Amino acid sequence: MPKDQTKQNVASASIDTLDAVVIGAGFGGMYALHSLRESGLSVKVYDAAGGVGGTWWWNCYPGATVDFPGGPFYCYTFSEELIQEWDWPETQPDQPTVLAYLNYVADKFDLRRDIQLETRVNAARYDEAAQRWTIETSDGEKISAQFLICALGTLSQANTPNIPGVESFTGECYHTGHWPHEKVEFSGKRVGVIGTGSSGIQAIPLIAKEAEHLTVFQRTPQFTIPAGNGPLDPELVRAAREDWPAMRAQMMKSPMGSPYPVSKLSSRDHTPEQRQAMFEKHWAKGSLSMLFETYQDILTNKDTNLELAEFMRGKIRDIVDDPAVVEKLLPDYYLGTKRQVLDDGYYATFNRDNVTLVDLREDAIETITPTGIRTVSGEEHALDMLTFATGYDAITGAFEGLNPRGRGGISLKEKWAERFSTYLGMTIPEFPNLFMIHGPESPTVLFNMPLGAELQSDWIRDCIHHLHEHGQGAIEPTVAAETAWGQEVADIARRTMFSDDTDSWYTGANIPGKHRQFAVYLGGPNFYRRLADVAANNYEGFEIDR
Ligand code: NA7
Repeated sequence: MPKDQTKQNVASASIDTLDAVVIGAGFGGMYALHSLRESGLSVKVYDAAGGVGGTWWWNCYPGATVDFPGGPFYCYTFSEELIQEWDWPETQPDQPTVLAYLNYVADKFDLRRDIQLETRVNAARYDEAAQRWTIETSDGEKISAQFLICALGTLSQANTPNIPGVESFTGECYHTGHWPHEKVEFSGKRVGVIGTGSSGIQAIPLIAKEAEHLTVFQRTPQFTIPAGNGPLDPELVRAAREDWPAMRAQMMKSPMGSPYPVSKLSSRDHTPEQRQAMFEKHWAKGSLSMLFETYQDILTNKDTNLELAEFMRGKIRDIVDDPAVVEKLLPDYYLGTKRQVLDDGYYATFNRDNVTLVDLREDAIETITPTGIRTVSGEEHALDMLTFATGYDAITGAFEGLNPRGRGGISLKEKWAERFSTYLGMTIPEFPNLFMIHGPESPTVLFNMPLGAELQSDWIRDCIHHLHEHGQGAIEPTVAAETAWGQEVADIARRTMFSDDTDSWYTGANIPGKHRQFAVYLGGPNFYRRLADVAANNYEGFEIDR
């Protein structure tokens, strides 16, 4: 469990002289603190949670597991010592392991003395004359800092749908993104889970094993691939430790920031029989190898994608016994264009006698009642516990939740009322000296997030030192740079099937009323080359000291 960081043991450096305030103590914020502090800057981190870890602190629901294709290389890469010291037990580390790792990192690099937990930042306002941000916390404290670094998390603004009657439910009620840190007992209870994204699919098999009865309320059936979790190959660990700089360099070149090879084969290089054999091999291997180690055109060639989707539907038919349940479980979107889910026994869970699947596309929820859920057909599902696995206002939600105010008092919600827009996914015109880590229009959730956070934090650190060395007080992107960046992000996305063909949280389609806009820069490592070029070209696209 995380060590509680109380407000009292935060070092009381003068708050008016801070170089930077970081909001968020997850992977991104913790590394930003380390990187900036080591370079001599004064920094303080604020986080509403009761422990370090960000998303990994909040998401302690049963089954929460890393779903990155590079498995155990979803970790900090900056410290060779850390790589030598920390032993990942499995290829897909679970949430308690990742949280233990982040606590270990917090101790090893003495981060806690500059992290204030249980403290929400309620407001952030830019003072143009002073060229500084003023941050107000839930304690009523006001802090002044030259730079505001938002490491708010991409999946931190939980989405609880506004279903009629939700507040009347008298049983236990949880959201996977705000799961209690005490053990939740399922045994002897009738449990309902709404949502079959990654969180629902990870939790459902485990809840089914304990609960008296589990009812799964599914809106969109999902493709999920066996996680293929297992012990780490000692040879892989030895190779990583023997030449970590080489492996890190390889990760930085790879489309997803993973050290594993990516297929260069086109589906056209193989006959249909060879393709089926390839899919079988990767189904058996598990993990995201199905997307990255089969054919490089899975996400760009609709025919290849449909062939793989049909292969996957065949697996569902093989696993699930009841043909009526099979029909409800068959997905019909382009595979991989929603966040690809990995599971451990998900489809087989529907063969259990104590599990019911409700297809909300056939029979939608009419209301939540004090004792359960009633669907439009009039069927009553009696429940003792209700779990929302209904996801997040992803990628932009936490930034709009913070709603900082920039030059002239403009709020981010006003600025992004029609569309969100950024330069490099890290900065916003009219919001000088504000940096985002994993902001919209950066590679964010489609690149190794710890590695991406390191590279972005180091760029921010160097930018701050550049300003200081030149006696400059503020940096802000131009509108022209912002427009061109938005165009580049959209152009790359259009070459794939991500943006137009599927409703997903990558496009904002999961949140009623949110405008549709694809939020991820899909150029992978090219993003980090672009960042380096911008800095080398004297911060091209920015106005300095405006
Ligand atoms: P996701 O992937 O957004 O999944 C949320 C699920 O909840 C999904 O099945 C949604 O159906 C469903 N949902 C959302 N709103 C409703 C309503 N109103 N009624 C019924 N069902 C609803 O979130 P997760 O937490 O599972 O995963 C997020 C990431 O966290 C994941 O990728 C990992 O990286 C960790 P829909 O598909 O929108 O029809």
